[in-house]
Amino acid sequence: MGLCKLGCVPWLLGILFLSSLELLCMADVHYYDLIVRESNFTRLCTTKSMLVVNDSYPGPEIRVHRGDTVFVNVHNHGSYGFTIHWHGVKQPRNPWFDGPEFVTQCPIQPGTNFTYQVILSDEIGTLWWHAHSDWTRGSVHGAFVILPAPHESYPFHPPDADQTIILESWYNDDYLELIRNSTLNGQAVGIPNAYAINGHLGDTYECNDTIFRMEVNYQDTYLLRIINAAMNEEKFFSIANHTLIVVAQDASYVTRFATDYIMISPGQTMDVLVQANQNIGQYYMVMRNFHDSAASSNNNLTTAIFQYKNSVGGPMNNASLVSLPEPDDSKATSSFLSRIRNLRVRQNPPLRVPRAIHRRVYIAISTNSIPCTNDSVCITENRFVAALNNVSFVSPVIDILQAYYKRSINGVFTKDFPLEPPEYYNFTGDLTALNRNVTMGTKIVMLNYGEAVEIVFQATQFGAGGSHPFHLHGFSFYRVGSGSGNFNNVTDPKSYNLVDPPLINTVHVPASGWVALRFFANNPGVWFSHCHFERHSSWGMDTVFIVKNGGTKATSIRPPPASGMPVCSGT
Ligand SMILES: *[C@@H]1O[C@H](CO)[C@@H](O)[C@H](O)[C@H]1NC(C)=O
Ligand SMILES: *[C@@H]1O[C@H](CO)[C@@H](O)[C@H](O)[C@H]1NC(C)=O
Ligand SMILES: *[C@@H]1O[C@H](CO)[C@@H](O)[C@H](O)[C@H]1NC(C)=O
Ligand SMILES: *[C@@H]1O[C@H](CO)[C@@H](O)[C@H](O)[C@H]1NC(C)=O
Ligand SMILES: *[C@@H]1O[C@H](CO)[C@@H](O)[C@H](O)[C@H]1NC(C)=O
Ligand SMILES: *[C@@H]1O[C@H](CO)[C@@H](O)[C@H](O)[C@H]1NC(C)=O
Ligand SMILES: *[C@@H]1O[C@H](CO)[C@@H](O)[C@H](O)[C@H]1NC(C)=O
Ligand SMILES: *[C@@H]1O[C@H](CO)[C@@H](O)[C@H](O)[C@H]1NC(C)=O
Ligand SMILES: *[C@@H]1O[C@H](CO)[C@@H](O)[C@H](O)[C@H]1NC(C)=O
Ligand SMILES: *[C@@H]1O[C@H](CO)[C@@H](O)[C@H](O)[C@H]1NC(C)=O
Ligand SMILES: *[C@@H]1O[C@H](CO)[C@@H](O)[C@H](O)[C@H]1NC(C)=O
Ligand SMILES: *[C@@H]1O[C@H](CO)[C@@H](O)[C@H](O)[C@H]1NC(C)=O
Ligand SMILES: [Cu+2]
Repeated sequence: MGLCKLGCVPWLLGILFLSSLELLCMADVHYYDLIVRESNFTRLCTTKSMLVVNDSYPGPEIRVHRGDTVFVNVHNHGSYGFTIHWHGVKQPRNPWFDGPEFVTQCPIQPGTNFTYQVILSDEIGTLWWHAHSDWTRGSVHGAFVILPAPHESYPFHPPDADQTIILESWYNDDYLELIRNSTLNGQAVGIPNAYAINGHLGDTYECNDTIFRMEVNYQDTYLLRIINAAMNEEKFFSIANHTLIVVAQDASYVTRFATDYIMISPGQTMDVLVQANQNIGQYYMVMRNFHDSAASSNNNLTTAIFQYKNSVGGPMNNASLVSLPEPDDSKATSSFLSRIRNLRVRQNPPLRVPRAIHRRVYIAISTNSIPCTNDSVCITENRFVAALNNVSFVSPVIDILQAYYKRSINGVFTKDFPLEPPEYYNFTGDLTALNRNVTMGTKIVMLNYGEAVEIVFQATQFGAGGSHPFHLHGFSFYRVGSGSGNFNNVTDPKSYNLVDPPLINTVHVPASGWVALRFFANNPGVWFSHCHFERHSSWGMDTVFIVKNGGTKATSIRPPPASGMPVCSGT
């Protein structure tokens, strides 16, 4: 660990978000290689070949300290192109390495490699990485652990050990085939066959699948780094007879609170302390969907085991007796979420909640249908799409970042994403019909550097209704308010929490309700924003925020990598 290692200095001036120079000079540089190829996996009594990293499901962990820089060389030994996204890493001025396919780059083609430069700033705790093309993230994902910097401490008694817990979907079918078929035939990808914890299906499915065991010492305290990597499902999670203490969410500390269960949305990460303070034995860890839409769902319990050293025999209880909220218990979800508050300590980014807002964006989220024009492949006369303010995002074939940066490539996107719904109706009323008022387009929002932004997401009851986990790349934002019904832009802001709102990167938009976010647009770049339900994102529940340069070098997008970006076949 040297002072200001080679490579640290050129970025010194430009890095945003950092509060101390000291932190920078301690920053380390790491190099990782990820080999991506097909491997065989047997689950649910069947064997499938699946694209994974280093033959491992989930993929290997990246483990660094706060403020470090990581170079990750991704080698594509598979048969189709994909990209990798560093979920929750803000990448100051560095959209080139953010990852979403056709937004900031084109896919890494088979037989080639691409080195990502992942620049950490104030993130602390747990994040993750995942593929960001088609549905490849179902098998290509892993943890991104960010430990305190060498001179820093945890804002709680240091745990004796930590353990990553990744919650996953399991499909017997191939992810690429599933999404290609569904895109062609206009139907929804079906529900998963099972769920997994760290790649293990546990003992509730009838195929003698393996179960994940976390071995613990009596009286030790563990930091669980819980990641929801499921494709389309929010999750309740709990450990029988043990109290969970939530200490961080989305790589930012929260005021600690004790709970019997957590609710975690796809894309989110939660750091949870648990003390092995019960009778020596084996206890179930269980997860099950939180599911509040009319769409179908696999609500099976999925299990792992919290196992004390020197304990013998099987788990103490029948897994279905472990107390966990019912799958449709939205009160359990909202009461859990309302307890999450920012922790005002020096280990957290200084709390800077925008008060005077320059840019308001109010987005109605809908699932829609449009006539299916290709009878040879459509199964019914309509196909599913999804929209934000009635615009369904169309993925271009040349990435938006390149088109924006070079300025000479026209026709890739337009700057007219509507900043409010084109018409006001009872968004949360009885709207079981699918909304047909949808236009297709690659419409984006332009933001000025540094402006204070408020985004309100409004869930509508079109189609199956339900909640949405919304993710914004390039930022963490404050969740300042949430409520049920239609957002009232006069009365609801009065109830905002501007004192200690959590700083997160993925937010639960409640069914038949709204959520309000605030942030400063201080990261120039091209930043994708989308529902982290893969099904909805694939249908067009996405948009892009472009933050303009601020006028100086230190407030402008970095130059593209000298070694070039993956080549777009569309050019
Ligand atoms: C997976 O299993 C199939 C069938 O046994 C085999 O043909 C294939 O070579 C295996 N693939 C890999 C990557 O091992
Ligand atoms: C992945 O595998 C390659 C080749 O075996 C190895 O060099 C690399 O260190 C592995 N990466 C990780 C993150 O474990
Ligand atoms: C990685 O790609 C570069 C070209 O971008 C190539 O020169 C190099 O040989 C590749 N490395 C490996 C290990 O394939
Ligand atoms: C995809 O569609 C093809 C052609 O209809 C079919 O043979 C195949 O089983 C489908 N695959 C999946 C995963 O649904
Ligand atoms: C799991 O869920 C599916 C769909 O809800 C159901 O058919 C099945 O019986 C459940 N149980 C197991 C063990 O898979
Ligand atoms: C599971 O294991 C039990 C005991 O070894 C065996 O009797 C049973 O046939 C197995 N079931 C399956 C589906 O493999
Ligand atoms: C576990 O409890 C459930 C619900 O009470 C019951 O249906 C099931 O039979 C029990 N399973 C075992 C193995 O005791
Ligand atoms: C542990 O939890 C199970 C079910 O969640 C319950 O039946 C049992 O009474 C609990 N044991 C203790 C010691 O609290
Ligand atoms: C209709 O689908 C067929 C089969 O995938 C495809 O070859 C054809 O180009 C499609 N036509 C249109 C107009 O999209
Ligand atoms: C919107 O619809 C909901 C559900 O039907 C109803 O309770 C509410 O009163 C309606 N709001 C307005 C403003 O009409
Ligand atoms: C859909 O568009 C039609 C025609 O512009 C309009 O009359 C109707 O109110 C719209 N409905 C919704 C729910 O957007
Ligand atoms: C506030 O909401 C009303 C509808 O309730 C809408 O007409 C108006 O444009 C909104 N104002 C702003 C500033 O968004
Ligand atoms: Cu959604």
